[in-house]
Amino acid sequence: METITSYVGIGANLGDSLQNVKYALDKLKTLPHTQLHSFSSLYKSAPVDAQGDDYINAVARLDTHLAAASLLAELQKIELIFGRERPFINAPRTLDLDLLLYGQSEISTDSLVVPHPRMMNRAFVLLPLLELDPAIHVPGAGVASSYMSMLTDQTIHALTKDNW
Ligand code: PH2
Ligand code: MG
Ligand code: MG
Repeated sequence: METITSYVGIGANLGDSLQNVKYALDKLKTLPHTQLHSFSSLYKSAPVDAQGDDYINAVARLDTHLAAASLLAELQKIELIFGRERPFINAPRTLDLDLLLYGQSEISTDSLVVPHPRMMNRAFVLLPLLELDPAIHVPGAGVASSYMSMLTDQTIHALTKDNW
């Protein structure tokens, strides 16, 4: 199968969030038929439409030969390694791995919607994504950079390497 450029949103706000996000990046390196091409800075922000501690977020670019459903299944396996539980919607989580983009595909099944339906409204997704590809185009939405100006009310800080 051809190589698909896909982007994964990483988030954590339960337990040692920073450590969880860093360890998740290590786990993404081990995915079958997939290369971790690059990853963004780590960012800290208050929960959006959710409760709990501040989040640590990042975005990773994966170059994969996996089908979208298989990639999702692999991401969910990693979430489970971190003891991810889903007691209620948007509950604090040890690790959240969201398949944001899968090439230029638009996917809508019971278990997977790509592009991620809320990604254009969330600075904690768009900022790290634009760091990896400032010109990125999101199917059905357009040029991602044009959405940032609408998200100025969402405060978000990039962590410097000394804070890692
Ligand atoms: N994830 C959510 C809900 N709210 N807020 C921030 N700052 N970061 C997240 O990753 C996040 C959120 C649901 O997945
Ligand atoms: Mg999420
Ligand atoms: Mg999720």
